[in-house]
Amino acid sequence: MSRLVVVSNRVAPIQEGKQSSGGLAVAVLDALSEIGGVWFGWSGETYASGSSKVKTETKGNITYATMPLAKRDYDAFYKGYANATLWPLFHYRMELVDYHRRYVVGYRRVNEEFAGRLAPMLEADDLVWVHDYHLIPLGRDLRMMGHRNRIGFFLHIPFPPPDLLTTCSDHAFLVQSMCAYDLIGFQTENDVENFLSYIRKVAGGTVGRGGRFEAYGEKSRACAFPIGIYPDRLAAQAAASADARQTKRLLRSLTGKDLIVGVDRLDYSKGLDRRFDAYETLLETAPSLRGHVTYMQIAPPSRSDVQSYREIREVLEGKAGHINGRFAEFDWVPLRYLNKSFQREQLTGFFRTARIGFVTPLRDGMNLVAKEYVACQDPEDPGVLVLSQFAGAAAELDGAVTVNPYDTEYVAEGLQRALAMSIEERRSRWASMMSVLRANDLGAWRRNFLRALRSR
Ligand code: GDG
Repeated sequence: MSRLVVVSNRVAPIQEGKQSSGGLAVAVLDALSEIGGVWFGWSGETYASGSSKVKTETKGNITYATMPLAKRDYDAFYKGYANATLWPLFHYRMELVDYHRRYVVGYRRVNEEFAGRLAPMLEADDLVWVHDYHLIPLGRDLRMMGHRNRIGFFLHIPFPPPDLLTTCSDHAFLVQSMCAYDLIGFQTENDVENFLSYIRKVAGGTVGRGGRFEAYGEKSRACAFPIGIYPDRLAAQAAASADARQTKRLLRSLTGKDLIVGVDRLDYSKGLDRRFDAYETLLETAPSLRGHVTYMQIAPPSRSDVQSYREIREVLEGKAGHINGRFAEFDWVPLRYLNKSFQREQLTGFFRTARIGFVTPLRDGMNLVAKEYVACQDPEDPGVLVLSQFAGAAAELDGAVTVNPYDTEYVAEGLQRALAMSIEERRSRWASMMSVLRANDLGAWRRNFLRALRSR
């Protein structure tokens, strides 16, 4: 069988005997250890001057190949084009897009450099799988260097409709680059439709059956592969965590109050500001809940060197202070806002303790937290997932209480419904979601993608 070569912006650190936390890392490691191959990407380090070298390290049948980025590339490619231009653009947030020519120049330069460094490691029959918005042009760069391998691309974040995408001057370059891949994977059918709509309306291409299309002189295929989790592994971890010291401490601190939990990277796409507003509306409109419910929001800081991330952090600190200032009592703090990360085992125990999983992104590729919350529930006494209709996960999780995160009163009503839900309804909603999670777990995601790439 041919080797698998995975390319992603970050390569998960090699931790002996430890499972990496993120979904991508787990899936990639599973696939690589089954098939054998190379994982190539940025080392997470930067250098101020001079040149860089690819560092390789082989463990078992996996070779990890990483390279540092020049400081100016980190600024233009990572902080700039990837996280200040493409991230807001692809999350439908035009007003937050920060666009500079030097960013796109840096983005192209880094992708070419990655392709150039990867090229000598490639064997003719390697299957190449490129991940996410940082590396859109990489496949095309490899093609230009003469590589004829099967190359697939998976976009972890949403793909916007053409009217939004075309607000970025580089839209044709981005889509043309995507067309150089043999297979383009998206999280949802909605993303596939947005992409194919661009192919038809803007690129003047033709679209056939099963996502096959022709555009810019290329033939390719666009399909949805919703990313999953391993629900039973997580359920076992959550059951074990129920007795852990930290879970018990949390439970004791609640003194019988219902817990609402949110866990999100501190990112404006996650809708935390409106989520705080919705919680305030709940306390305002349902005074009987005051003193009987506690909302704990875990929000580890991310991308703190990008301006829009610093701004959302300030906004949230203000809102958290306001809510607690307005409603707290001497024996009750309505909102616990935690700006730090926790161990995965602790999170699973927190999820299991919470009566409500509160997941209301304004736009999200998938949202694994929604799936993890469901998997961590006690089947006999499961909590309720309150989920934004704009998370990719909403297309699968039919047992969630679905809400529109832009409508704070509607979200507050969703919380009330979830808090009042009968045990029978909670069990039946949970069972239906759990069977979806089992049927399309993380293993199925990568197998389906790689099968489609091989058979194209
Ligand atoms: C991107 C897309 C898509 C969070 N806080 C802690 C922690 N986490 C873990 C969660 C979850 C992961 O990080 C976050 O995944 P999400 O899917 O929720 O969101 P993004 O980071 O934005 O991921 C997203 C995903 O890629 C996969 O394709 O679903 O739409 O935006 O696993 O549990 N983990 C630990 N401590 C924390 O404090 N250990």
